[in-house]
Amino acid sequence: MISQDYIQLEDKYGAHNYHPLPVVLNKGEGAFVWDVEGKKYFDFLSAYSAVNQGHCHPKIIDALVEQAKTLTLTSRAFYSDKLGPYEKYITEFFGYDKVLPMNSGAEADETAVKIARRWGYDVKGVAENQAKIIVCEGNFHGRTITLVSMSSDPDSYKGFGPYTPGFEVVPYNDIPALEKALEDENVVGFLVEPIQGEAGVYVPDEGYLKKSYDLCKSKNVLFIADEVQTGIARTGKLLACDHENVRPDVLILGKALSGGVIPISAVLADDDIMLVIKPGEHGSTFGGNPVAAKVATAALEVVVEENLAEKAEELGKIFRKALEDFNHPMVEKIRGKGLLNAIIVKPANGKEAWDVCVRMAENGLLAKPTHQHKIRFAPPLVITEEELLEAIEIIKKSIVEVLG
Ligand code: IF1
Repeated sequence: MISQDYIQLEDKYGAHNYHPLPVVLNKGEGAFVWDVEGKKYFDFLSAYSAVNQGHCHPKIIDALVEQAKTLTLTSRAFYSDKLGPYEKYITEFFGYDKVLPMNSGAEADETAVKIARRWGYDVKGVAENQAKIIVCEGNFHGRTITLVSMSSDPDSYKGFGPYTPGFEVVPYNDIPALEKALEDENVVGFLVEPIQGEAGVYVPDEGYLKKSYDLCKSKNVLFIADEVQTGIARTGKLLACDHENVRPDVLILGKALSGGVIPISAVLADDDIMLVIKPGEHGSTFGGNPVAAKVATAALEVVVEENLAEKAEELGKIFRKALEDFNHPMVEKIRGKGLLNAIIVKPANGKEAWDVCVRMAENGLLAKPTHQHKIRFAPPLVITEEELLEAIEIIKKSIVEVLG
């Protein structure tokens, strides 16, 4: 079978909830993936930042295989000899009292919402069913009904009502708007992405996170950071909140917590917050399974052993400088932090971001347009400087070929 055959299969038998680039992959290693015809590509999407440690990282795969041969799932009805050590490791790693393990990012976001609401009732003293959580315009937290209920993007929410109440949307990067919304005493949490990924790598003004955090503290409101995409070294620090020395009350992680191997997510918080959830009130069949425990531990060890945060910081500067120096009239803006970057392209010759991505794929680099005019660039953090420079040449060349 050739690529076209696999594309047809997906089209015929799979739901049409995606519009992929016409590339069929069957192998990955480090910063590279290969298609079924054997063509090699730079992966500049990294599965939306899940593969920060690189494709099929040997250490993470070893942890997966070894544990998979021994014990894969106990459910949380019993203890396992892998969960406790993992919980100790990850809580010490990020500096929190407790972790609540889940699988997908959306589940972790849902978990954080439940924790915040319960904390609001049990600790803050909000009247039953009155808890309110502030979220930001342009957010992306996942695909569940409750999470799309917070969304301001019609593609996410339209036609999926009725919606979950209890959320107020404020403009992102707008301190006065947040301050006003916080006047309501029923507010229990502020849920925010330190950089908005889906919105096209929208980096807020410096100081926004710190000021928001301080405002939340002054109103006895939980500062909840969705670091599903920005966390685990992607932006040049272990967490994007570290850039402003903000320690979220509730920290949400996913994606690269497994190095892109299996779905692993987590919510971290201190005892006064996490212990509002009692036995039987929340959980998941697969959350915290022995394979996940070993894989996540290995994935975090790789981040430290290979200095991935420092690498992302250094290489990110090189990337943004190279594209700024390129100074192409159709590249309106370059923004990002660490190795989470995006460009905004002006359409030309009847061509737009999608066409640039198609050409980049032909030239050996995979990236995905977001919101029509933006292209996100987020290679695995294990990419070398030499490889990055080679990739930058492909990007520049493709832009010139398509947009003139
Ligand atoms: C898809 C976007 C990225 C996330 C944040 C939670 C989740 C995500 C900050 C949910 C997921 C994904 C999912 C992916 C596309 C993608 C995405 F463009 F839609 F916004 F990365 F930028 N919080 N982001 O970014 O995590 O439940 O998916 O594990 O195909 O929907 P999940």
